[in-house]
Amino acid sequence: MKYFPSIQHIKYEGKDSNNMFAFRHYNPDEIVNGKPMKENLRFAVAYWHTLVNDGSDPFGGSVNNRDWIHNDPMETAKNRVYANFELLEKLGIEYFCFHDLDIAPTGESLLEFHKNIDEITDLIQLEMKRTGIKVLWNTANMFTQKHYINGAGTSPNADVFAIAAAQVKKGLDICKKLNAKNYVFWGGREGYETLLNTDMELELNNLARLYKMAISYAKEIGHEVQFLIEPKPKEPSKHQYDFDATTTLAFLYKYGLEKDFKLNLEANHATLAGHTFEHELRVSRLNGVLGSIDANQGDLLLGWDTDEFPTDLMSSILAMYEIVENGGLGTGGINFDSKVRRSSFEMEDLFLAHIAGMDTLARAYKIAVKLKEDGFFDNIIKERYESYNTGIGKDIVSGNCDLKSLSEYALKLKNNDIKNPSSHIEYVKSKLNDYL
Ligand code: XLS
Ligand code: CA
Ligand code: CA
Repeated sequence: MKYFPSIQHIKYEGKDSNNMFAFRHYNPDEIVNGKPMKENLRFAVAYWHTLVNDGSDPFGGSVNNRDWIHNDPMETAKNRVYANFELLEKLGIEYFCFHDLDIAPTGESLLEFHKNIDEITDLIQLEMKRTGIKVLWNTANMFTQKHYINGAGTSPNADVFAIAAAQVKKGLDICKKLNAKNYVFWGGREGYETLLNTDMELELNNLARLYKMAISYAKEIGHEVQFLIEPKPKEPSKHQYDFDATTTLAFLYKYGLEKDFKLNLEANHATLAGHTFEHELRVSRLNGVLGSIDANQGDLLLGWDTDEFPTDLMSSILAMYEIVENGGLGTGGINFDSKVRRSSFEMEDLFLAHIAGMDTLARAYKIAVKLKEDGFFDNIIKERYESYNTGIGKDIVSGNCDLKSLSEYALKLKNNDIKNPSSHIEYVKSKLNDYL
């Protein structure tokens, strides 16, 4: 069965097209920065939002029209596989990402869940062969089921830790079976509700133990994979241990895991942490851990994770600029961890939303490359930090100074000698707007 019979393969028609089902900015074969756009961007569909989400929110039930829902959960799971591949093929998206719980029903026990996963991943494998579509990353959902009320790797209950370990083991088996190059950990409940009853030290030690077990299991089964941690400060936990890129880096260094992990950064999680997305990407890039991104956007007037499709051009440009500076994302890509709004409940909205996100990011990427070529930021920065290229500044950065020699130098200065030029930042922002 076809789930989107009226929709054809989405084509690039240029910016003046009025066809809703066409790309206006994303031309997959256009060469930019030495590579086709589809390779620069490596888009992925998030299974949970696109195939599973029913549009419900805390104030209202399911609203999405989805033809793949069947009375038998295994039938629904199979239908979703076909719908997924049809959608990706028609959008020309080459990757998708999923949690174990997205693809198969959990059944009555972990054993039954694993059997269901085996059956569904067989089907996924066939569809992957047929279409050439790949898995960007998979992950274990260790936050939805009842036993994870207090976390998974950080649960105070050792049985729960064991179940989490079993889920990660299976996750890595699937990762190998489907030849995914990345495996993600997102710890929605790896955090706490109150410190009154929390042994933070044991919880963090245990989380590191779980990660180390994952690294050694991947080696044991001979699957070369890039592990990724996805930071998020809160929601559902009040405080999540992987709060933001900086906090996660401190954790990785403390436990000697910095060589084995990179980060998967999400725009909306940056917002929740009180950062811009480009801040999280910059911190990661400078520390060599910018691995992959979850593209979406939040709403600054709402305090939660709204996971909207990215349509804000300026923030997308600043994000893409970091990716350009990073020389791409290696084995990672751009996963649309985005969901259609509750009012966009038709099946075709899944196409329109992805097209909007792809067009926005393609446009942003091309502008980011132009900014780099023009030396827009490079020139500003070069000028701003000029004082470190000669004289005392050069001595500071080459390590030739100490407090004594600097004090000697400073004591000779008069207040009037210190020249801080204006940043003219309003002009800079206005010039940046010219790129839109
Ligand atoms: C939730 C997270 C989650 C991860 C994968 O807020 O974004 O969906 O990306 O577990
Ligand atoms: Ca995410
Ligand atoms: Ca999210």
